[in-house]
Amino acid sequence: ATTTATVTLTGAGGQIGYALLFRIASGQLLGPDTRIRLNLLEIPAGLGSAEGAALELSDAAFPLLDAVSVTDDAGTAFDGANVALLVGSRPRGPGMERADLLAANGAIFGPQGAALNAGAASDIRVVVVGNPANTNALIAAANAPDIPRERFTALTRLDHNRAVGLLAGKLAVPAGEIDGVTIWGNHSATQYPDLSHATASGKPVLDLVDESWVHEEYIPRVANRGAEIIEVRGSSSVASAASATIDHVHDWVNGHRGRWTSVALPSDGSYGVPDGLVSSFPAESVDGAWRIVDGLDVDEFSRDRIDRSVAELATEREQVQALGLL
Ligand code: NAX
Repeated sequence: ATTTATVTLTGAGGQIGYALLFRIASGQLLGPDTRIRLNLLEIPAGLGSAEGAALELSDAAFPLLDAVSVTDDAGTAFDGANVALLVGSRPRGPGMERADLLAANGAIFGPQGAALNAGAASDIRVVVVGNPANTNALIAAANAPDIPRERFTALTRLDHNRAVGLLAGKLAVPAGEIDGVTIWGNHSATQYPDLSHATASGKPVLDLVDESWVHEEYIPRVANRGAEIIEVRGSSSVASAASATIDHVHDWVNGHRGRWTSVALPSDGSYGVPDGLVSSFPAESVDGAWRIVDGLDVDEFSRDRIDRSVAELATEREQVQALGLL
């Protein structure tokens, strides 16, 4: 092991946090040559759970894990952070209006963005998992003016992996044979899982499946997979969300085998997505930075679906602007 990285995890006492910690500490986040210092951030009510997880990390005796600290102070947690996994957020409660939800999360992601701005390492990479993830990332970035905005991303890798997994199942091929799938837009039911450029073992997927299956079964199933998991399992996605978070950061730092994946990142205006909106795009990791895959043909159906999801993101941005959170 040659380098050491500080990884800050918020919501470390929650379910996804518990599933993430052991994979981070085992080396799956940053690879076998990077030693890890973990900073766990929780609200007071979650500190006991995070402290318990820290005891279990000690009991796992991971060779790469140098230190674990637990705190409810964002300034302490983000000090020197190279990677920040923002998982803790305020979920929507019964009867909660969308404006209340956005305001509650603004009160979390605004100060966390400011704390990152004040103390994170110069190579900081941020991924927001806590919902509404895209707009929470927008708020954090807006409160971190000294950090390049492209270091703020939101997780749509779970949606991407769901799209790959369901397609592989339909075609009865290993998931590794699938390439060229894209999730566009918001991490919400408006997202657009796009198979126009997808291949299975090098063959165009649209030659292998019916368009009616894609439009009527596949797209809605991917977009509503979170609800399906809740219905079947009785609880939201946890280990798959943690696995996607590991994939996202691992690929960002280490690159990923010449394939593209899906990442929500601040738009540079590509594909007609308004500048600055944190929207999901097809992206490749090149030299440690995400690069949007450009030059793809966008047909009429895709254009309409992308525009609808991006319109939802634009509305969320207007709402947080009206609340004074940007
Ligand atoms: P849990 O409720 O189990 O855990 C959340 C934890 O965050 C709690 O321990 C809570 O105390 C903590 N927390 C709340 N506010 C905090 C703050 N200001 N600072 C630090 N910690 C704070 O939820 P879990 O199942 O772990 O899910 C976490 C988040 O991921 C939720 O917002 C959920 O909606 C979101 N998801 C996002 C997904 C994605 O693909 N982007 C998929 C999975 C998941 O639904």
